[in-house]
Amino acid sequence: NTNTNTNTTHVFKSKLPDIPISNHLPLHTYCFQNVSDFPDNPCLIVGSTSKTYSFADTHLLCRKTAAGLSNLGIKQGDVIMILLQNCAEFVFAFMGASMIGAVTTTANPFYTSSEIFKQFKASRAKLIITLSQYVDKLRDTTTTNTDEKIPKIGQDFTVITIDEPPKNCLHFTLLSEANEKDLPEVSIDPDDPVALPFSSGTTGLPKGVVLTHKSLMTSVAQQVDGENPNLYLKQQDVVLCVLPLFHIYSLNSVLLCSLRAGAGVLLMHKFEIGVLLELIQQHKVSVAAVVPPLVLALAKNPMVAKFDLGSIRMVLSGAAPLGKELEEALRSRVPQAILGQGYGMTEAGPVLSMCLGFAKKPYPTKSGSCGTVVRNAELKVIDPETGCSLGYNHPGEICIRGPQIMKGYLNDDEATANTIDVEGWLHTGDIGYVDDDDEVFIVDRVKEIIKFKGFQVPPAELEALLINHSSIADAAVVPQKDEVAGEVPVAFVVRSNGFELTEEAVKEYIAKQVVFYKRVHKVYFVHAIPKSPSGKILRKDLRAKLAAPSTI
Ligand code: 4UV
Repeated sequence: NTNTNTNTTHVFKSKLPDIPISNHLPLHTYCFQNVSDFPDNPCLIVGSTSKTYSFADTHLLCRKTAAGLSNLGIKQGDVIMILLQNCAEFVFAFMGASMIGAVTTTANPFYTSSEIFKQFKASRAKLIITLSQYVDKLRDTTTTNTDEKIPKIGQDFTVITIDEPPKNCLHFTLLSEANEKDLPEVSIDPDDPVALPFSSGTTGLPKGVVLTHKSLMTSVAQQVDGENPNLYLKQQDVVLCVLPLFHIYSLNSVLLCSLRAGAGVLLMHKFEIGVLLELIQQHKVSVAAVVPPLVLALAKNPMVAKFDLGSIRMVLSGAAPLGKELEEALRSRVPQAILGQGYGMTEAGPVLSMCLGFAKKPYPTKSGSCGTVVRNAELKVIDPETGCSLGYNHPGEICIRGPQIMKGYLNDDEATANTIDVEGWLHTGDIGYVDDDDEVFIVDRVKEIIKFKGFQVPPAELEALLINHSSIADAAVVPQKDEVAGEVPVAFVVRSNGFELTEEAVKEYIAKQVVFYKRVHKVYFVHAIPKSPSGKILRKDLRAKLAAPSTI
């Protein structure tokens, strides 16, 4: 292999020159830095009501919310949990927390009680902001271990609802109507955490990903700053925010990037194709951030033909692989738009690469590519066996280095050390290559994670639940290809001796304990789970079995 040289590292860089990034600024200061240039422009547009908050309104409401959080006793370094679909209050709470040096952990409101409490406890959150309909899950104690002291609303933690508050909960206006003059002076270090999303990374259970002011600020700058921004957002743009803000993709590349660039954000609290098309037409959405299943809907749903999508100038797909055929099918629906991908990973801050077709002075790009490494960062591809750096066109594990990557996993030095090496390279667990035009192509994954419509499904989490079942001796969960979801989790299960256990019973047992996208789609009963001498599940073997069903 002529391109492999153990002594030199082949570092891939952006085609765009590095730019000065003032990454000592707190995230909120940076995002709102240009607000005085466009105070009256629409910043947040609530899809369901068309209520619009200007940049000045938004900035003020974030400061008020910050003051309100502080009045409730939230201090610098404290963690709050946002358990909400997309809405304006999400933005006020996230940016408000940042302003007092607090940290936000975001979670899916569809999580079950036990999923919420796991994250709540691991993050040591002091307060939860949610909707009244989810509060019962915060009281539900049936799924938590009875030996443990169950935290009580109003005593052990505060619950704030953005609608009518149930018993012992407070209303969001307590925050958003606080006096912004009560906002305390805080001095924020660039290495202080600001966001704590959860991700299972390359292996194991979900872990808190410590993203600092420096990481997120740098990531946004890598996308939208400079003479020739990689992701060129204009003040006149209306950016579609239908992907959940509790996931880092939407939070970073939609919300934070739009705030910085002065573009309007159209908030949709859930995906519904008819409503989506209506809103695109009504608000003249110009930039759409999507995931492959949404591309599928836009490309294939017959309703699309009835709407005018002529305002769309850019479609960014990310979080899961986008097939070439699908990309071409979408092209026929929005022929005027530039289509391209971003490649992100929560731990990477999150964006590793972005389509250069989105740049102010765009470059030609190829279908199927995940873009080019962002500026002010280094990417390398290594042989997964030897760790040797590989050159152009050689697939290997993608690694990324730069000020945008996470500080580490929360309270987990071992997992951190297994992901970020001593030279500062973050190992993604993705297999890909860089072609002669510096475009990144992802071809496989060596990590465990399953991606259902771009959502993470950690096999280890499902395996732990399965093994907890009294009639299950051993289990392994792997991805199976699925046309709509990309991948779905399927389980290999070894029954305990003498127990009758049906596929339905296993599916139901899991479904009760997890959010919908982690449900097991198929159960294969086997006599043993293939393992390496060290006890690691041989996932490759199981994936191979799925590819050749007669072998199961
Ligand atoms: O940790 P995570 O759930 O993170 C994401 C983040 C996606 C983003 C973020 C910002 C963007 O601007 C953007 O365009 C996309 O998904 O999952 C990380 C893993 O998802 C797979 C890959 O295995 C990552 O390690 N993945 C993410 N993007 C792509 C992808 C892609 N474009 N193509 C293939 N796989």
